[in-house]
Amino acid sequence: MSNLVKLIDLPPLGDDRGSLVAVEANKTVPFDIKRVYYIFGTKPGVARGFHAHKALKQVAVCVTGSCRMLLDNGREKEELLLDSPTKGLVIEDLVWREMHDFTPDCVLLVLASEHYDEADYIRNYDDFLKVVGV
Ligand code: T46
Repeated sequence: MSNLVKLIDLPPLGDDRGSLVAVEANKTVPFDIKRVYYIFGTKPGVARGFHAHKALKQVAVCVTGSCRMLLDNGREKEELLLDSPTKGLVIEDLVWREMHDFTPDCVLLVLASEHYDEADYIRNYDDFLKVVGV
């Protein structure tokens, strides 16, 4: 696995009623969680993302369904299928991300290290390559 793909195990705390996953800031997830959002109801054939963040770090968990995540640091690219509620993908700052192939039932939960700030987004790929020095 490359340096780009960092997965965190989110062990299910199950019993005979079903499963529960607990996520704690600075323990399970390597930062303070300042924001939580989730993406659902993505229309068939629609891809999302297509940006990087200057400082934001995130962990993404596909709590149901699946989507394909592409990560790109300007030098290498990695793709992986996010399809498990017990795996969290760490998305570091200065990583271009694209999300493709959402299943109709996909709910992508994202834990973020910062509040929402449009100024933190790099939405142009050529600008991104300049920022990372490629
Ligand atoms: C990311 C990937 C994985 C807000 O107002 N507050 C928020 O916290 C977020 C995340 C978005 N928005 C607004 C901005 C847009 O008007 O919601 C709308 C959709 O956001 P965006 O087009 O950025 O969504 P995605 O799916 O392309 O990207 C999102 C996150 O923005 C981004 O940080 O890493 O998911």
